[in-house]
Amino acid sequence: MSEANGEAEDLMSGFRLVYSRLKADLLEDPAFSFTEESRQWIDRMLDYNVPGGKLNRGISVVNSYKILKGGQLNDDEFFLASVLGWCVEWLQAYFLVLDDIMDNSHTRRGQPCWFRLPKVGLIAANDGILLRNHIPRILYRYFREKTYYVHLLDLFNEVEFQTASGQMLDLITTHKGEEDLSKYKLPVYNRIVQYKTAFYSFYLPVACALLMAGENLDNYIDVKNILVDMGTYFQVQDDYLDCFGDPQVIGKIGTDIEDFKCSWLVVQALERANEQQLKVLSENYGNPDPSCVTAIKTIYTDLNLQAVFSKYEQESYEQLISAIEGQQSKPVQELLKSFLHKIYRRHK
Ligand code: DMA
Ligand code: MG
Ligand code: MG
Ligand code: MG
Repeated sequence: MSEANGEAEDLMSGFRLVYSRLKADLLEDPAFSFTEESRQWIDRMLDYNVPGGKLNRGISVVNSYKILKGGQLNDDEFFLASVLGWCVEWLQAYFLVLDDIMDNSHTRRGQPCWFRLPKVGLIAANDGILLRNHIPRILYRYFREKTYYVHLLDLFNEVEFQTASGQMLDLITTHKGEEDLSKYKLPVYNRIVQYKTAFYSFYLPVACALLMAGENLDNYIDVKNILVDMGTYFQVQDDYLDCFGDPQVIGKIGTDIEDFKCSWLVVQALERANEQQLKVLSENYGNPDPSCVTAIKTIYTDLNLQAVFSKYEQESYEQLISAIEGQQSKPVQELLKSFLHKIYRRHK
């Protein structure tokens, strides 16, 4: 194993240990005199929903902070950056638990969606609320004395608001009986994905690291814009993989076609389709019948959307790199590039 890999693995195992500590804190919270049964519910709910993903968002708080500090972190700095990383993962878990109910999804991270478990069902809605409420409890415990505490709270509140607004935009385009493909154009698409994905997945982790490093977020508007563009690229990949990815690899079965989602693929297809293909799209998109889904996928392939995506991926990468290289600060450049290289041409 190379040294860099070894270092990354140490970082990951240190990061995971922090999860156990945070879970133990929450389970022992004296504000609740939990019964054994309720304690077990939370324990299982957290293990099922919080730590099972790629942890890219969480770990990138630690990586970003390390780059901004320009050296190794001491134990305390590592711990605190990891706590913030886990808060981002908690936020993600909260949104995913609810997103899977609303998207009528089946699997997530290689296992049934939480609400699909017979013992869980719509209790998952309340579990989502609990996950969300764990965040301010964690922040209070570890950050209340910090000068940037109030900025952290504001940041999490603002990003949560943006994400929920993005989810609303995503969901109201799919109203049953009012399906209207003519609304599905690139500006609408970009707005949805900036709000539902880019702020929480890309801006939030870096903003956490900047606050820890004593920076004022108002001075990082350009960095924010680059991260939002990176987040848009990331969601285009998510939409592509929903249809063309391997469920075994991405850990989830796509539902965008069935759900009439404003996916990047359908937006591209609508721009390129001839009259006959438009007819097939409007007659089949959003219908869960497997033959309708196949008809849509056939159009995507006939329009060669795989190649359109490849080209988009290449161009986005080049644009992002040149925007990053326009940044004055070398550590900021390094941080943004390390983020981009984690997602460029990802398969999961
Ligand atoms: C994800 O959108 C956005 C949030 C806030 C969870 P999505 O439904 O495309 O995500 P996924 O493909 O993971 O269900
Ligand atoms: Mg979803
Ligand atoms: Mg969704
Ligand atoms: Mg998706």
